[in-house]
Amino acid sequence: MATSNREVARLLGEIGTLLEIQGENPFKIRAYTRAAEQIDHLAEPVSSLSAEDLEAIPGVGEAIAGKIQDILNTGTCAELERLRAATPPGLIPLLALNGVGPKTVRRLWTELGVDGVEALEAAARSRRIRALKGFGAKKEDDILKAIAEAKEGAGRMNRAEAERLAAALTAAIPGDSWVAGSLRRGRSTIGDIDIVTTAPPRETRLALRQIADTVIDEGERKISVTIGGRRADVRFADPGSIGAMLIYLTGSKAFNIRLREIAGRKEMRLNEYGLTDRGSGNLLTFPTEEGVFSALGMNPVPPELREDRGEVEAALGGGLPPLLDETGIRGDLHVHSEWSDGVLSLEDIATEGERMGYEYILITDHAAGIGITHGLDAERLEKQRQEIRAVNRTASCTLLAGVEADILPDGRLSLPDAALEACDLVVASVHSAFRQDGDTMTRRVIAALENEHVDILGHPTARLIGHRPGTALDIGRVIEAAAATGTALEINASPARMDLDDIYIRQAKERGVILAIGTDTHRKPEFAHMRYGVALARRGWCGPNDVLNTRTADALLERRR
Ligand code: DGT
Ligand code: CA
Ligand code: CA
Ligand code: ZN
Repeated sequence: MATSNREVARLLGEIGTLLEIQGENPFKIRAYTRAAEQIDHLAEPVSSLSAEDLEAIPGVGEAIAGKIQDILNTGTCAELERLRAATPPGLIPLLALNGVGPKTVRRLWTELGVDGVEALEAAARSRRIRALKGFGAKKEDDILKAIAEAKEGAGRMNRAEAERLAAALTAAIPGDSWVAGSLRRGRSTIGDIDIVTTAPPRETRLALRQIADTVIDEGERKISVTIGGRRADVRFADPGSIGAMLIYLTGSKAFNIRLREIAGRKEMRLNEYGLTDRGSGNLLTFPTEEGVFSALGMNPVPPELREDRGEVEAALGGGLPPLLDETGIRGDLHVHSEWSDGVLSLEDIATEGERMGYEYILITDHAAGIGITHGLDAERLEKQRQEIRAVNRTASCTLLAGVEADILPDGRLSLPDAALEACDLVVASVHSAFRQDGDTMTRRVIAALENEHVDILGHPTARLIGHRPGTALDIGRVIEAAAATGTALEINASPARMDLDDIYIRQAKERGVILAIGTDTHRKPEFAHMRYGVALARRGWCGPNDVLNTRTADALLERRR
């Protein structure tokens, strides 16, 4: 299989990063990071380019072109291997810490001998970092905070991985089972998988031992295993009392604690088996969650809201908000075709849209990018628009002719205004220079929001779950700017992104900002990620009116005008 553009870009970027940690020539470093950005945005496979085409890419000279050839042929190159051998491997994970870049890593390494996260934490705790010239106590605190954040996020799965493992488990269990825990609540990342089953315990333990990597713990009431390197807890329950068990294991912990308080006020005790009357000692059991909620005098709380963020009071007062659901979604607002880095033709996309029952799909291929030779420029966008109109003559799902423009490091966009204006809708996103300081990044993004042709800010924090923290963007200021300019903020539903996340969605919604759910689909199965975006919107307390996806195509075009 040919090496993908993304993989080539990743390795070139790694060379740039390692050069920087090694303190080599800034021009050479810049050449590699620039070449990586360009390759990442190429509209065609880099493996299909001739040596001449390669060298015509800005930033790619003869030397880098040779290394790209080596990477395509062997998966690596001599320069990369030399740099990897010269750099302690523990330094690379430091780059994933918020606010820590290659320059900082170099100084920590050369001046303090830091060679990994543990050494860094020890250096910070013994106050050696603040002693470095230009670092100070604040930087030291920030580093400790970033380490704590990283530890908390470490080892968490994205939703796609968690769903895949949960499906393998429920398929193996010889009876009915239900997913609980954070996976059921729709969180963007999942620590471990929780399942409740009414299948017979003995057979279930046998079946799970067959498919598990290891058994962590097993007993009368539960079995905990690892599968695919991840933990899963399976709890046994009787059909007659599964209501309380599902509530308990769905959580969140904070929500459970609140429910116990409410039970206490009614002279009852709530646990995973049911409600016990304190006076008589009688245990009331419930075959459904609704039964438990009703006995507590509450409206049933949708799993996505169970975080103790005001939903308990609302459910007691009968005032839960109306929530968006998948049936209200009329279309997907972020899809890539083979015109940029996707694999689907426009016709394929229209067919998939029909299958999903959509009225429309917004085509958002990458725009030309940073002076790149092979991207979608104004001319190719116009050609694509003509093909879109042709597909629309026969398809029942309308393709809207959009674009995903880059927000360049200085806040300008990668397409001229006239080309943006010609689009049906414009998504603008950050795809480079992710490590800008907070103020620079915030101004950069706000500059894009202030462009009257930009309708949606794509994946606002640009995080990649488990790989790259969000940018240092000040979300509060961005939300204010989105409100002032009427720009929508994206809920990117790709399990690798989940960006914006729930708390920010809620802040935006409360400020009157509209959200736009997009799957960022590049391949057919990814259309189904819409459900992750809907779950995130629900976790942000969004109703049908808070997202663009519930509007008709005409309403979207009208809004743009
Ligand atoms: P995760 O796995 O970190 O993504 O998050 P959860 O919410 O799935 O947490 P997990 O797997 O530790 O526990 C599953 C549920 O069990 C949790 O949502 C609520 C319940 N639970 C766990 N520990 C406690 C506890 O100490 N007290 C109460 N009331 N409930 C708990
Ligand atoms: Ca869990
Ligand atoms: Ca668990
Ligand atoms: Zn993007």
